[in-house]
Amino acid sequence: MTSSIKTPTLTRLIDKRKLIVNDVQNSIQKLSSLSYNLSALENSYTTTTSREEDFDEDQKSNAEGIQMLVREIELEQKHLFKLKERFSKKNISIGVLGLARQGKSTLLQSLSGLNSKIIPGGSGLHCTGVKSFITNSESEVIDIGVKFYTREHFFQHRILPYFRDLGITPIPKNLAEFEVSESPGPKEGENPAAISKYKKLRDIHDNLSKFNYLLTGLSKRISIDEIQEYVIQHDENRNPIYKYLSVEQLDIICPFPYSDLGDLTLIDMPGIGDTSTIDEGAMVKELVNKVDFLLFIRKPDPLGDVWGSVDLDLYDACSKTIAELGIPAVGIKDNSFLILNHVNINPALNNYRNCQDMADGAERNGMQFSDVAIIDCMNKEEVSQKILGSISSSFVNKISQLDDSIISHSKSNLLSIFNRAIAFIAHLEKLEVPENDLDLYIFKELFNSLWNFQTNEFENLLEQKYSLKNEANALTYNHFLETERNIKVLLNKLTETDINLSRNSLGSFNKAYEDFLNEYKTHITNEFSQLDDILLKTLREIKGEVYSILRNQGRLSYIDQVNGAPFDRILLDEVDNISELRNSISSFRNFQLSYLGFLHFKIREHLDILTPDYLEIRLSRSDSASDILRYVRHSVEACLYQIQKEFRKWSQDINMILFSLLEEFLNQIFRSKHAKDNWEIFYQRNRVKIWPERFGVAEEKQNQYAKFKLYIENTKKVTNEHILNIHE
Ligand SMILES: Nc1nc2c(ncn2[C@@H]2O[C@H](COP(=O)(O)OP(=O)(O)OP(=O)(O)O)[C@@H](O)[C@H]2O)c(=O)[nH]1
Ligand SMILES: [Mg+2]
Repeated sequence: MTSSIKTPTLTRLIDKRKLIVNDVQNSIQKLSSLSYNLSALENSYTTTTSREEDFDEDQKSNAEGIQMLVREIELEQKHLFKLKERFSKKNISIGVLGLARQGKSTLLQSLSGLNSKIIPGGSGLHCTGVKSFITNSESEVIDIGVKFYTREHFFQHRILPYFRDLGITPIPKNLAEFEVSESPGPKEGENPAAISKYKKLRDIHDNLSKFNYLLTGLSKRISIDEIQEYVIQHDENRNPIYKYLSVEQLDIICPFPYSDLGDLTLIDMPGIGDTSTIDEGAMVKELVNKVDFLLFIRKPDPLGDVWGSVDLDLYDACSKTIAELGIPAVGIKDNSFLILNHVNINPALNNYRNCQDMADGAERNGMQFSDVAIIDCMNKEEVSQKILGSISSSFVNKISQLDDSIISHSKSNLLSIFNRAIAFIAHLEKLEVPENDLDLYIFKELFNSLWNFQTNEFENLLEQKYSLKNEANALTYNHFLETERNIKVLLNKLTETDINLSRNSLGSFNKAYEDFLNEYKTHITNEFSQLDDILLKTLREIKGEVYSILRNQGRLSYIDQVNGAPFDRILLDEVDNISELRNSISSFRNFQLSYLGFLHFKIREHLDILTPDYLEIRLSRSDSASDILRYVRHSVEACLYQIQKEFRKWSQDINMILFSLLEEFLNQIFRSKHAKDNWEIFYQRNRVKIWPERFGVAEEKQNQYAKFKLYIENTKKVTNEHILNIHE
């Protein structure tokens, strides 16, 4: 038979939680962003104002203020992560805690409608040995799954704590080592509690073979008939059973006898207060971490009972764990019920009065619960009325209220953090802008002095080129002299024998004569073809002189440090956005001279002297080899003489060209109308690179301040967005 439960359902609660999870996630994200920006701000603040060790009181408190806020944000984020965990659960879960034999399993039987075969209880010794998760489902089928420990997990959780707690050495490295070694016995004079633990450890050790084959870490489905052997600690004859030791948890999924109950999980726990069990504290902690609500069960002895230290210790352990959870606004008194188990076996064994006494005594003993109820846990009707009736009207409401108060607490925490961040930013914004060290007067002074220095050096260079402008350019004229010398050496080596030999091979003096002239002509043109290299060298020289002044007097040597490209290439990039400078430098840089363009056409006609069609001296029949030798020498010398005249003039032209090139360049780049303004702009822009010792530090400070302002703006953006969202 299923009864119906009205009012707010667990499903609605869970649906509401899904929305909360989104909010929580957003808040975590916003806090991350705020914390990042504040940290960046703090970092930037310390570098912007002055060196940290030189901070005054106000600066110190500003920096500390940001650090404190960041720490608070981290703490709040931790809370939010906890909340996220709480609100992400698919089920509402209620954990049942209490000392052994108090009726926990009995209550869960009544709640879930399952019988003692599935949720075993017993009238003898400690009964429930493992924690069971009993989850309501819509399916009619009862699904039971058991999850076993791995060997390592079992060793860590069920064996090692004994060694640590009792201070037993040596500690085995793993389960295998524990299995083969002898189980330690109590030392002389140990207290009874320790002796009980030693005994339990030995009991586990000696009976490992009964369950160690189950330590696989696997889960398996089991039938109802198998539950007992995996869950209980003793059989009906009080003989110990050991398989429960291998079980990490039991999962029972079944329909609870109430429709529309929703996703509820009840957790049955082994009884607390077993002196021989060692890891109860960890077990309680784990449970409290998992559940939304705790039910404490206590069955007062009808012959008289009081709250004992074990009760108080359990309450205290839960209370501490909840506090450690750090979920704001949640304390044990908000999410726990005390159920006093009313047993009425006969009038002599009716503990109702004792239940009342203990209900009254709870608060006196410092135990506060959100509600206290006296219920006969065995009585399904009563349980259903008082607890399940309450699940909707009280549990759900309580949990829902709790959720609301957690969220509103967290929201107000968030608001307070954001408001403090806003106040802080407003305070930081009022900070003085670091003094702008880029004093224009200083720059002007530096620039003007550089300008004078540089112009002076260029004037000197121009003067030097001017003084040479009527002289033959040494490099080019020397080349002619060298050519002349080479040709003359060749001429002197020429003999009548050479001429005779040539005549004999070519068939006539005429042919030999023409052949020799042709050979000299070729020599001369070959020599001159090297002139392009010399012209290149000449221009490179003068360009080099100009660049050297720009580097030294113009302080542009930083350009040489830029990625190894030539000075003039980088210089062009550097002045790229000052077009007048760029154009002038570019045409100076690209200016070229070529032999073919500037000289060849002038000396071409003089070479005709050595060309057969234009010969000055033609042979007569009587001419001998010695005549021909003379004619050749004469013609070549005449040709060289003519060329020399051209060369002298042309070499002068070269010097003139160099002078005009320089003069034009200087006119454009230093003397034109906007020249100085253009350079001033260039130097102003590049002042840090040009005068690093003067402007480097100030620039760095300015950059840091700009960053500081940026972080302030970013932080403001984050805080404003948050405040806007709240008001929407
Ligand atoms: N008559 C009566 N007996 C009860 C009631 N509650 C529990 N008992 C009996 O008390 C004994 C212990 O009950 P359990 O439900 O197994 O107790 P437990 O708290 O689960 O015990 P552990 O699992 O050992 O911690 C069983 O024999 C129950 O039948 C009750 O309300 N009325
Ligand atoms: Mg039990």
